[in-house]
Amino acid sequence: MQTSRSWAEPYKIKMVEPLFITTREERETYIKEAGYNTFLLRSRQVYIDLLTDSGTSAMSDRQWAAMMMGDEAYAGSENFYHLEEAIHKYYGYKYLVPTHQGRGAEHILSKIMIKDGDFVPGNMYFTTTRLHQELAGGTFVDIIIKEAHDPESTHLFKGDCDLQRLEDLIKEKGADKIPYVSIATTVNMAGGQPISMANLKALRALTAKYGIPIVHDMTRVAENAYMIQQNEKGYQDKAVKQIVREICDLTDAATMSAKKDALVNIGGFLAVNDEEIFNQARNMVVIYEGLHTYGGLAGRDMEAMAIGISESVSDDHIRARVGQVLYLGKKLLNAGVPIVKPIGTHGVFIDAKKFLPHLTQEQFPAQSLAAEIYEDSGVRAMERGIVSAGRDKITGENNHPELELVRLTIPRRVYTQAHMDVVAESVQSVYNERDKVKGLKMIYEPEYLRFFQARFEKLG
Ligand code: P61
Repeated sequence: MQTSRSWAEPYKIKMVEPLFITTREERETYIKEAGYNTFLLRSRQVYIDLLTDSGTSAMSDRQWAAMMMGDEAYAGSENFYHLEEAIHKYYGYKYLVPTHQGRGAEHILSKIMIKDGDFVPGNMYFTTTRLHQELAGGTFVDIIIKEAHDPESTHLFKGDCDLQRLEDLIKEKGADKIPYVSIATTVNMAGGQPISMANLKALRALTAKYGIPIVHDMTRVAENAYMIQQNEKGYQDKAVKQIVREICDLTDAATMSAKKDALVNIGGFLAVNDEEIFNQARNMVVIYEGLHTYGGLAGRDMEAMAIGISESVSDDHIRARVGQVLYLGKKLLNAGVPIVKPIGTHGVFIDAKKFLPHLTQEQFPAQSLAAEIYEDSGVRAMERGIVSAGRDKITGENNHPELELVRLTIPRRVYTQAHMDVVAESVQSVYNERDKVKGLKMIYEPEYLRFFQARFEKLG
């Protein structure tokens, strides 16, 4: 008798969007014109788009129906109150300030909380988060456990913080120089790796001792909660919804890019428990985003987000979402392709250093590999290595991250298992010819978040 069953998507398809097939010759021209930067391709030049899971989700029929219920009043839109209810119900934070996306919330919070000369510890950097911390006068300090920097380590919770390192930092700099500790669920740059509840609880106890608040980057909190349910003792029988709430309850404020977990194409928010910070944020949002009841969003966007939040914490949804990522990851592992282990929740991260050992990090292996995969099949991936890591804010030298990765990011509810098969076949065929992959030279570099617009030429 069969005792287990495969997961399958808990939805069926009602509307389709055609994909564009190109020839290898065309793709070689397109990527050259794009300066070997996948961010600079036009989406019509792409077949399967695994650049990002940000704003690329398929909305449900309930969300599309909700778009028709947009209350586009300048002030006091009904949809704002629905969003506020959803945030109270599923996340528990007291006060809401909507923003156009995650970085809008990071901007406002960093400006309010960080003073010149402060240090902001976090479980690995994220590009926009760190930049806003730096622009506000702070210095980011990485306190993630060392296993997170090792693609081969199979630690189940690579998003955990090294609490000894944090306590040493607090003692060295003084608690008054640390405005908050920044915690991401899951950790994007580490390969979509979760933080454990045990570590978060211990972090809570430690920071409480010094009166330091915790700010939660909750962009992929439901995915993190699912990994806790699957892998942490004591959580097997809890619903993802309950675990999400428990995570939020251990933190003081949150920034959210709703374009990921919350299943919308645009949107974000800042949520806080402290009334004074809320008042400041509500005042600042009118300068940079929009009135405090829309923050740069249309009423319909807030309504779709409220529903997306409720759908995102469903066990069936998240099992299929992460299941699809695992499916692709296992295929690549079986083919011997070096990827970050354990397989992350929002994408499969190829270890470009191991994939292309003949290239130095200064020859941009991950950037080269992303371009090569595109040339092979029209699959678009993203560099997450030396280009993304940018330059040291003081010395101006290139940062050299341990992790030199290509991210195959899976949009939510968009592609099928057959698409995943095509992606795996393409990566495998590039792997078989890996010796022929050439490095790149950077020929244009913008000042901020250079990876978005930098241009390259092929070496040799
Ligand atoms: C992504 F190449 N992520 O993963 P916003 N926190 C976290 C994120 O993942 C995140 C934001 C805050 C993107 C989009 C993106 O270097 C890049 O709504 C954990 O995008 O403003 C966004 O949220 C910011 C891609 C952002 C990048 C920055 O694809």
